Amino acid sequence: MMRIPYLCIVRNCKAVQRVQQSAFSTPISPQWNQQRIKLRCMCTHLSKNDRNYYITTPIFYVNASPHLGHLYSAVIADCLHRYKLLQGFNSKFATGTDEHGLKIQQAADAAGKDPLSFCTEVSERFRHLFRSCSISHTDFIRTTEQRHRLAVQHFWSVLQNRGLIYKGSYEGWYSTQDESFLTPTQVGDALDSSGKEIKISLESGHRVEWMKEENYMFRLSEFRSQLLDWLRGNPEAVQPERFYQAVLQWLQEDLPDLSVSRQRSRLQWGVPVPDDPEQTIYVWLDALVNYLTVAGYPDKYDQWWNEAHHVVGKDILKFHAIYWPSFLLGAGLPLPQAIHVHSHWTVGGKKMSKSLGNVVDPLERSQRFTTDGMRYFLLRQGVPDSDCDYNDDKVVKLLNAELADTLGGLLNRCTAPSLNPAQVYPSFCPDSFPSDQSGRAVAEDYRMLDAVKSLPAVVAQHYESMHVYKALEAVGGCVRQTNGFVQRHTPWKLDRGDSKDQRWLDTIIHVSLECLRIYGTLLQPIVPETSNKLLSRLGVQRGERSWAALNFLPRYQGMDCPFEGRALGSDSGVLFSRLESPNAGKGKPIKTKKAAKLR
Ligand code: ME8
Repeated sequence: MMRIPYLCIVRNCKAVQRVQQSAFSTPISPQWNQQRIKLRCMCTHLSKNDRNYYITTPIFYVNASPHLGHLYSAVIADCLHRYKLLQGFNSKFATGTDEHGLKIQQAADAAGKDPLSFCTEVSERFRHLFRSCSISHTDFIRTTEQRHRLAVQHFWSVLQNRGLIYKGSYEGWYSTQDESFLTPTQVGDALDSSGKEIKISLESGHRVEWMKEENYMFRLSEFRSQLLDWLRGNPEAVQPERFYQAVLQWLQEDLPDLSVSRQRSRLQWGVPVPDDPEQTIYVWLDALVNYLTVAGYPDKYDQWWNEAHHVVGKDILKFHAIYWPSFLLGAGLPLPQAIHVHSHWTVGGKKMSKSLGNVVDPLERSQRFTTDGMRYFLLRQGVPDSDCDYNDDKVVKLLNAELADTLGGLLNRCTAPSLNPAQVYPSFCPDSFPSDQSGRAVAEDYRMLDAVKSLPAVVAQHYESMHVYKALEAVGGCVRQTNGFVQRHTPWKLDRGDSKDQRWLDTIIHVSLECLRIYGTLLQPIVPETSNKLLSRLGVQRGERSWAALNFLPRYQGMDCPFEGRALGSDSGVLFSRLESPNAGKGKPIKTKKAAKLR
């Protein structure tokens, strides 16, 4: 049931890239070429299913408008989806809205709307946000859809037929905000705003209530050892490590059977239990099945389901790493390939909340700082292992430094008509970069070539493990090295009347454009619009932007370069306009003097 071939493939691909990187600074040997071909074959001889990839975000509650955290999960998954597409995978990317349950029923009541109209309205806000932020999901599921209702009822019947659901009586604590049952040790005392003593969930801080009712129970307690076997046999099943350990720790504690329905009299807004209209299916069981619904369950689903990867926030880890695998084991279905967990965004060091008035509106920010700007910031600053604090000033400083000045400045320099009057991808002169390092290039330049050559493998490894910030750190380091290369050789001081100087000038620009081509290609999953602008300016066609096209500086390896002599793209506009500090005045992105000058 637990399959590992995909991980083996990834490792093999990494092996190819490792071989490539170590061999770059020395002439290519026939043995290296042979090994490269052999390893490539291992990568391409994959069965059709092994080229499928399925990534999901949580489906979001529609009791309130989307906030920054929701966009963050969507951007992480979108980045992975785009990366897999670049690698030639068939990738399915699902997101959507979680529309059933007591919380939604109460929110609709409070808004004076019927639940479905209320859900439709808020669900549309999520869709709109994702559309505005270049989230390229291939499916957007709403749990109120008929296809989902059928999947949930089918899934329930399978569990019931396998003897895993029984009628019982549940008595215990329940948090409506979290739609979660809690054991006494998970509950603590607190005071509400009027000073009244209340009980709260120690984990989320949300209020809990005592609940006693007849409902259906799932035999969760039977799955502890199977869950432990799964986790121990698949140390990458829950990532990062910190969260993997947390799940193992939970499994040391009591794992009571789980209530999986509510009495219809209390909860009408949900999927009825098959053959028992007096009971409504527990919203978490309903919600988790969305991942199967999108895969095509109960009909043909295995081609996607066997490749499932979930991106989730740390708040819902238990539901995904304990309940969900137990339900799947109970239904006789394969478990997800990996659960990628990320931490939370805070504001001013505090959890975002309406009452504190510190909720960050992602739509407004993406309009203010641009879509690519917000995507870049979230992925560059977001660290899966620990919480990050959001601050507008930080956004402006980071984007100005890394996208506008360093990357934009490099492109601007290398394509400026003063240095490149013919506006072409100039020629590379091998004599300037001889492999015995006796030409005009210095040792630092060769180190830069090595770094850029190995960059795709480094970035791929970080994308795979969803440490996107590390990928961006690596790209940023190389961009700085390339800027240093240009700065070191001051091409603007070379004598164009001298043919040797002209060849060296062309080589400097050729190498720099090759670096930029690699950066633009690797950054596509993060900043799709900016990458498109960059690659178009370099004259790189759509079909030349895949991972397979990342063949850095082929002329140095004695191969032809398809770009040499090609006309640059005509859009010479600023790559990323500098933003004004929020303190200096609010509003749209502002082109400052420096940005105007770069043009
Ligand atoms: O839990 N920082 O929905 P939800 C980062 N419907 N990410 C955050 C965040 C923050 N401050 N706040 C929320 C639900 N998120 C269920 C999920 S899935 C079958 C059902 C993100 O609207 C993060 O991914 O409360 C978190 O897990 C999710 O939004 C919770 O969204």
